[in-house]
Amino acid sequence: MNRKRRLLTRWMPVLMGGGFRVPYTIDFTELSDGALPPGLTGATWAISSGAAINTPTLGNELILDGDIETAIAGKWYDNGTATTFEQSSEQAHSGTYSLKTISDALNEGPRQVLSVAQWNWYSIQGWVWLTSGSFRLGDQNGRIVNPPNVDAPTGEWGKWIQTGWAAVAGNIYAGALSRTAVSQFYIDDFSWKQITVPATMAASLPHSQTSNVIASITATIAPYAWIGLWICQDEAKTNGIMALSNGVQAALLKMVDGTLSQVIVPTAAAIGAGLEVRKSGSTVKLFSNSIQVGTDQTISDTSIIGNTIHGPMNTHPDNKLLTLSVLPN
Ligand SMILES: [Ca+2]
Ligand SMILES: [Ca+2]
Repeated sequence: MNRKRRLLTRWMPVLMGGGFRVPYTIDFTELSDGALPPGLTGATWAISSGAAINTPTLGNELILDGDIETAIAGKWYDNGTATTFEQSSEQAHSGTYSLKTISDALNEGPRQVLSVAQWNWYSIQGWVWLTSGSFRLGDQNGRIVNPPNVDAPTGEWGKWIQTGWAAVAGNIYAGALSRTAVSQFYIDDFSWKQITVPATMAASLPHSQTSNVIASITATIAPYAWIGLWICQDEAKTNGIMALSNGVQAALLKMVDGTLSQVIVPTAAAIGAGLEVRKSGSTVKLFSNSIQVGTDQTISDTSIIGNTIHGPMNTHPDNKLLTLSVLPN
């Protein structure tokens, strides 16, 4: 039996009216390139090289002159008193220029001030060339979940990506700052765009027959971009529970009538063997690498607990979703 026939016979018993019936497991590593399998819908999703990839539609660019190809005055500001802070052609990730910093104290380097709204999600990307010393990325005032300090290799362009949500509204400082007093680094192609939660989701159709499920994923994550799954969602994608990992942290969120809140705040947790959420009645448990994250949670919102749509979510195309499983609990 050829590969395609084998997959079809595995799936047909669980397909109900064009969708999946619990229990089901999808192994994306066995699927051919192309659209998601029948039963999963997501316009920005595709199978590519043995993984389910989502390239979410993003909002407008919020960074001014992220590619540093025009004069930086009035756009990029030195967070301190760097000895060199200038547009430079010594290195360029794109075009001719990058922004060069030589610091003589901590926390010097380029930044832009952006205003973020509570619960808005953002997709952030940039490139840094470290010549000497060390740097850290941004100073987000805790408003976007902060990644650990990045120890980039020296003498080459290092890519930084991050997705996250603003737990509180206010100003954030997007940029790169010295973490060793005397450091030299260049930044280029910085980007900061809003992302909406529905843009991250794929849906299983039709609805599974139960709201009480053990749902799990395995994934290869590009730190620090969130991937995970949502359960007990409604058709409008305005109510549901989200279990998320960014490779180094796990979190549990819920959305009630379009309003997000954190049920388990981002907590250090390696994804290891996978991410799992278990719901039974109003009790919800989060596991990462088979270890429970936080304590048992009670989610009793009537707009959530009986919903029977479950599916994956992925905030960045560098993340690879390998398997998705939904079992009755
Ligand atoms: Ca200085
Ligand atoms: Ca450039």
